[in-house]
Amino acid sequence: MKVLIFFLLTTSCVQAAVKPDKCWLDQKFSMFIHWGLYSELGGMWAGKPVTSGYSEQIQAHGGIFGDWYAAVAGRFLPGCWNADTVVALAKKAGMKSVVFTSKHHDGFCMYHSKYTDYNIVDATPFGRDVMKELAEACRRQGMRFGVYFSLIDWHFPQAYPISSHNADPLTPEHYEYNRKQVEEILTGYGPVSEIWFDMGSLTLQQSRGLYRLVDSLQPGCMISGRLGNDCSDFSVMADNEYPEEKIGVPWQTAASFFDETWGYRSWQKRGDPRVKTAEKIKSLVKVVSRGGNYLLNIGPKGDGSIVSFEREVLEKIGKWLEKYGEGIYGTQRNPFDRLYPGQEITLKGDCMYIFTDSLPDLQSIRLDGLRGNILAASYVGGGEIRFGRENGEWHLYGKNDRQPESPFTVICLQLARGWKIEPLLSPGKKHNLLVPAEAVPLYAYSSIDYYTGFRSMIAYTWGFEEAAPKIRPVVFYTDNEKGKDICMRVDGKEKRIRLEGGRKVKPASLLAGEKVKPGKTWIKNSGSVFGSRPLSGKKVYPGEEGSGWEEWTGFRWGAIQERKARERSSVLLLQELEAEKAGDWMVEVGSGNGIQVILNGEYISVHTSPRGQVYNRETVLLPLKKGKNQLLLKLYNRFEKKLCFSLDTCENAFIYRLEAGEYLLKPEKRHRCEVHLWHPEVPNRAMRLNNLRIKW
Ligand code: FHN
Repeated sequence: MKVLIFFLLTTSCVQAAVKPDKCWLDQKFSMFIHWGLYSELGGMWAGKPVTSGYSEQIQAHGGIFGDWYAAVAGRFLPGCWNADTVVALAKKAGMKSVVFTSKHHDGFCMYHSKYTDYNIVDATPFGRDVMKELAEACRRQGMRFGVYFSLIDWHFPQAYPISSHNADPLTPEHYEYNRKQVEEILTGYGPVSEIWFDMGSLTLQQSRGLYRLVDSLQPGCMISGRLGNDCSDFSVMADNEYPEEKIGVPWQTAASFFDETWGYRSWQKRGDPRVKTAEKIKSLVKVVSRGGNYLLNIGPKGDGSIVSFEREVLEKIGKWLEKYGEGIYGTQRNPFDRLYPGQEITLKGDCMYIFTDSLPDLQSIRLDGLRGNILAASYVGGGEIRFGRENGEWHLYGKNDRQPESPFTVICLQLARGWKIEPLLSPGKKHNLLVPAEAVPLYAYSSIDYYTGFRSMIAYTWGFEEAAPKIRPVVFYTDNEKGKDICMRVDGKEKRIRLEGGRKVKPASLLAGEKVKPGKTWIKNSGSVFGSRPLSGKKVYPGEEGSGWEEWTGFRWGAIQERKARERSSVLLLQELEAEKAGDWMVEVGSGNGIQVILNGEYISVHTSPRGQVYNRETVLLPLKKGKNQLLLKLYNRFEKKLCFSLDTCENAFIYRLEAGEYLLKPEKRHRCEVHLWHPEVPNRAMRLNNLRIKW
């Protein structure tokens, strides 16, 4: 693993990066290309459209015999393929790199592999190494070149057979085959900006082995999170997924033109290119304003030509970027702690760009927490915009005679040096006490494999008000956090604190067992994906007909429950709790391969467990409110034959109390405190500091 580097953004949020390749981070917009034998079929088999699944996976979804599918190579003659044209289009669209499918799940190599003749040079009448042509065209045109590489292979004889989910393990022979192919790609095609491993479910050793191989051959090559086991340089969201939260590691959203397919589909209904252009610009801005890279896919036809709809949309995006690209390229993510719907923000030095879809209908945009002066405000593309302060907050005022621009009106604010964003004060915040539930979390994306990934919390930030010139915080923690090294930064001054020792205490906020009455327990089977779409925020109505919840009268506190479970399945457990007063209640939760703990719709803890752990217990502090509470547990089984879990009270609960020393505060009303792990070995892994409390 590479050395972990922390660096501060303007907001002083922590951003962890394994390999902070500046060029990669600066790309913002890239082209994904899904092109292979499947493109020749264009989503059709035996004269009929194959309507289920992605069209690049037509072999699986169309139930096509391996030899029949392989025979398509005999007629694969992409006479319209021109690598320079493709790269020129990417350039015109404003993209900074191209990522090409060297091999997709069908196992057909779109480059000249010496380890199989199932490749475009040896198996087709075309006989040209199109990947080499593309790599060279990229170099000629100053475009970065990356490769997609499928970790599963439906053609390799010693691999697992085609499955419904594509997250199969790799046999030793298959792993070795992949290693050799990755090696030939990274030694034969010049500099590769990123390698986009996809699917499969590798052991930790296999993921590490491939990571090290890439790193030794091309240290500058960024490695995608889909390699699994958190061995990666950048996180990848689920397909076409756009995070709403702040992400603190390098990350990417891969998007297709249509959610239904990545590979060419001749019968796709494409609609109005202007509508699609607006949709994709919105996505691009959303990704960039959260600090990510937007990888937009094209699916060329079997003859190598680009679908005219896709070309038109990309050219339109390029036109838009010619005008508004100053708010995209060279920018940093939104510096505010809070995100507002309909408004995206980027930052370049002292210039703040606001992409809004709501002016001029709205009266004003409030820039909550912006401190300092605005020197000028204008529409990108021309025109001044009025601004002023109301009750200490900056506002921008829309002009009613101005036509809104599609899909965004873009505004540039010139800020006076020394501006800053005041940390957000949580509405429920109690004086002198910082608790995780009231923090602004910073996220990464932790992933064992495609189905076993989740939004992992990697830092907390709190805003607090304090008139004293200094504070002496104490940190409360439980056995769960014991032994961890944390970095606690207050007003920019950071200290390393080892969560070890301290006094064992029972703070007044800790609820005694008899103050909490467990109510009914409910159970329900849940999905096969662990957590790419978070569960929190959802109201649960277990009693409702059709909700799928069953009351579990036989549930026993403290007993280990064992349920037969399929791989990739989960169970939701809902426990009603009635608290006599508000406070922290300590429970012990046992789980298998992954768990989400949600209290009253808010995340308390989410994590997976290292492979091989069938059952493990952890202490969880539940900040109960007075009266009725809902504790929801999502218990996930990825690899085992059964799911083991438990829920127990902690009769002799106590907490450790540790002095954190003195922190001088800046002479300001509002202050910022940040906590994260001290140089974590794996930046994407959840820090699991959910029981932490800081008080002074
Ligand atoms: O199964 C593949 C799919 O065909 C496509 O390549 C996408 C691109 O992100 N990746 C997998 C599903 O997520």
